[in-house]
Amino acid sequence: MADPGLPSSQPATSGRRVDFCGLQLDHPIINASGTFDAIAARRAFGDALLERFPFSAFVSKTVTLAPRQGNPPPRLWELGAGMINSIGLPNKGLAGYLEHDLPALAALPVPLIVNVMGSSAEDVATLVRAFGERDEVAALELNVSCPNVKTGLLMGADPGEIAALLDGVRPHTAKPVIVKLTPNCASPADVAAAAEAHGADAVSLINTVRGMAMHPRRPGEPWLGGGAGGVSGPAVRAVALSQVREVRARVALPIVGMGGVQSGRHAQDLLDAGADLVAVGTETFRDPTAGTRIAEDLANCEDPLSAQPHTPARIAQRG
Ligand code: RRO
Repeated sequence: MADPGLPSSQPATSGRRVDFCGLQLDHPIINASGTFDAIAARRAFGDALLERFPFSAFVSKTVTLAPRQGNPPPRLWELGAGMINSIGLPNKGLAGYLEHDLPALAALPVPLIVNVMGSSAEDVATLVRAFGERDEVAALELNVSCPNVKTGLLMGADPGEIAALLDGVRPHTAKPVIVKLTPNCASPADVAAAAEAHGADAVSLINTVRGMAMHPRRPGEPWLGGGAGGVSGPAVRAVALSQVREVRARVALPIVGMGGVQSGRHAQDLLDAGADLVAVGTETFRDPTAGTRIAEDLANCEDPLSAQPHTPARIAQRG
């Protein structure tokens, strides 16, 4: 019997199929890396998850060469319009991922995009080579934008570093390579242009915006164990829209847009700003089926006048 936590019908998303870097996707809604644990969800929902998977492709949590414990707790702080995380990339490392996670994720009914991060171009090249030769992996996402590990962010903030990274990585795989950009730099569009010039197949943005919360009872001390963290959720939606638009003006590459998406309308806005796919992240913490809901909602957004009115201008337009 279907789990009541999952919607009982197939997503009504016909007509929104997308070709993304050669991957044929049922609709434009995927997950943001690290925000949906498909292995835990499979344990919770059983095969119902596979029958009605909420995303048209699955992006893994970031994998590094060696295992990592992640940052000390607390790792989350709730905001009025989202949250701040300082998770710090806990993961089993390449060998552990290949042995334990890859077989489970390969059973998902959608293409698998593996997100990787290294503290040097050589580390990233090793990860890309290892995943590039696995049939279970459809594409790679390079995380050069984690706000919670110094080396990751430094790489992604500088066009020259991105150029050098891609020069080292590109020869190691023919699979699509997506570069995940940081909003925490002078010009994400300059970084995107460098990625395009040096062989990236797509870019994704935005990763979280650097932020912090003070400890409520210890004046002067940060709440998060890692000190600062990354802000996500509705608080960053306007930042995502403006950065996607700026990047679209500079590059012809496919773009995965993300940041605070909670509805089909929000997804359509990112598509209108220049994205080809939309990733949902923080919203899936409140609602694990958000991907399906947003994809269905989006299918009803095709005619802007039939979409939910959300601005005075739209309301006026509808008469
Ligand atoms: O694990 C994290 O702390 C983390 C990562 Br890898 C990332 O890319 N973005 C984020 O907000 N947190």
